[in-house]
Amino acid sequence: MQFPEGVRIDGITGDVTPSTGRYLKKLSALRDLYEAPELVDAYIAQHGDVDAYDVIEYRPEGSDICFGTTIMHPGKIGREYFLTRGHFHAKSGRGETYYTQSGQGVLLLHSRSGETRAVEMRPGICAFIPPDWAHRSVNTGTEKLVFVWNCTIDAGHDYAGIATRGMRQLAVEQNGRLAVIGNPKYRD
Ligand code: M6P
Ligand code: ZN
Repeated sequence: MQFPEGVRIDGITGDVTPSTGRYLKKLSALRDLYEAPELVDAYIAQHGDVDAYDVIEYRPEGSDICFGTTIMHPGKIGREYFLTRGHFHAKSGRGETYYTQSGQGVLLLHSRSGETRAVEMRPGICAFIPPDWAHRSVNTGTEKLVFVWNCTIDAGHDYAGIATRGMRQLAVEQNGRLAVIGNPKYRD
């Protein structure tokens, strides 16, 4: 039998108490997602293989839903920023929400039929990610970007398409400010 529970989420650190699992992504694991992977090598040569983001989960046994936090460290690789891998959900018809707690960023999305959108990530904004839209979050600020995600357990992750084709959009710094542009390397 499942029992209700209040889970404490710290909006600054992203800590989830209690949690059921967590993982950490190092920058090196994201190397080939960047338009200039050699700049990741240069970053790592200078700063070491730093933490890019942590994901902490609350996934109760037998539940249909789960939630947790993602804590993204700040950093820049050339004109791009620290980012997540990006994925479609493995199961069609499964959406998600991202509720930003601290920091600032942008959520890049594209649909299976090729429409693109970008949603600002800042405290007070809860992004709605419809089913069948690929999503990648990007930390465009100088502080940690912390957000609470919420989805169904059976949604799953499909990384293959984004890993091989890329996202349709890039978040880049242009003339000192954020610009969301078409990805010149996107493989249709
Ligand atoms: C959010 C959720 C997680 C996801 C994480 C990192 O926290 O959508 O399910 O794992 O972002 O994104 P990705 O898996 O694309 O690296
Ligand atoms: Zn997702």
